[in-house]
Amino acid sequence: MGNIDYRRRWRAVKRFLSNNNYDAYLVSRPANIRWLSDSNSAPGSPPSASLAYAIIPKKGKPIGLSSTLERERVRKFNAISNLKVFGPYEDVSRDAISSDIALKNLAKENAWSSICFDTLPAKFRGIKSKQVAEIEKLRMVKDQEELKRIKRSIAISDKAQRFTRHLVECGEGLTEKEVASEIDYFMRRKNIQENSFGTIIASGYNSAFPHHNNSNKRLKNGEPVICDFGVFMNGYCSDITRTYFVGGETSDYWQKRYNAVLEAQQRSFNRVSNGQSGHDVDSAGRDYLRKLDFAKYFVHGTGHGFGLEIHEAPSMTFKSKDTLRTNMTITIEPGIYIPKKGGIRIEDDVLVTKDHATTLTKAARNLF
Ligand SMILES: [Mn+2]
Repeated sequence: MGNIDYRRRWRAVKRFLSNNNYDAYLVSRPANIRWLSDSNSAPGSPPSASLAYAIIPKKGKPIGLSSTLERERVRKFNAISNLKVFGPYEDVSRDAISSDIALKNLAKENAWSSICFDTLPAKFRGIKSKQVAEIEKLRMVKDQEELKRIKRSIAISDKAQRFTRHLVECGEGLTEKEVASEIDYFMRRKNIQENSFGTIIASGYNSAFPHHNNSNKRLKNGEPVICDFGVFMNGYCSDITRTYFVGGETSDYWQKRYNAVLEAQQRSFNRVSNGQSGHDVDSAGRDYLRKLDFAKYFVHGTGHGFGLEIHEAPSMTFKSKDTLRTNMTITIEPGIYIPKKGGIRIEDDVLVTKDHATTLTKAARNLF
C-alpha cells in the first residue's frame, strides 16, 4: 500500500479558503475527516481512529480535536499532529472540558473572523460562518493511490461474486440468511476491513424490494436472487450487484427482464465520459426501459459515487446536476422491481475517463 498525500489535500482546502475569504474550515463529517487525516481507516462501528473535528486554517497547520476516549488511537493513526483533547474527567489530561470550550479557545488563539463548516451549526458565537460542501466536491475526483485501493476492494468483491454465483445456482433450499453468512465469511477470510454495508440477498418475491432485509425464506429453482455487497480495504470500498437464478435457469419472463436491465446498464455506461451530466447517464438507461414499458418498475437512480463512503457525490439520477469528470468512480446499477413477483438489478463500478468509461468490476454478467 502506498501513501496518501494529505498535504496536497490540505493545500486544496486552503486554496478554497483563500478564494472565498474564509479563515478556517471546521470539519465534523467523519468521511471528510478521514479524507483529510485518516484515509487508511474504514468508517467502522465502533468508529475508526478519527478525530471529532478537524480544522484547516487558511494559514498555518491543521488542528485536530479529539475526546480523551480516542486520544491515543488518534495520536498513532491520524496525519494531523497538532491535537487538542477534551473530556470531563479531572484525572485524565486534556486541553478543555468540552468540545465547545476547546473550539472557542482555538478561535480566541487564532483570531478567526469568518469560518465555514460541513454539518455542524455554528459553534463560534460572534464569528461569521457558513455551511459548505467543498470537501465533498474535492473527494469526487480520485488520485492514483485512491484508485489502487478501490481496485483492491473490487478484486475481493469480484471473487466473492464468483463464489456467490456457484452458491446460488446450486443453492435450492438454502435460506437468504445462510447464503449471506457464507458470502460474508468468504470475504472476511480475504483480509478485508469490513463490509461496505450489510450484504443483501433477496430471493424470489423478496427481490421486488431494492433494499431487502435478509430472511429465512428458502431459495427455489428458477427464482431471481439479487446479491448486493461490497468491502472496505485500506479505507476504500467497492459495491457490486448481480442477479442469479436458482438452478442456473429460468422462465422466458425473467430472461426478458434480465436482458432489458443489462441493455439499460450498457446504454448508461456508454453515456459516461468527462463533461457528461449525471442526469443524462440516468436517462440513457431509463429511456430504453420506458420503450419496453418497464420504466415504471425502475424506482431508484442509476448510480452514485463511491470511495471513502459507499454513497458519495456525484449522483446519477433524474434530478442530478452533477457533471462527471475524469477519475471519478461511480456505480451504474439500473434495476426493475415488480411488486409481489421479484426484481433484477445489475451493478458495476466504473471509472470515468476522458472520452468514455472503464468497468472496474470483472464478475460475469451473462445470464447462464
Ligand atoms: Mn450501489
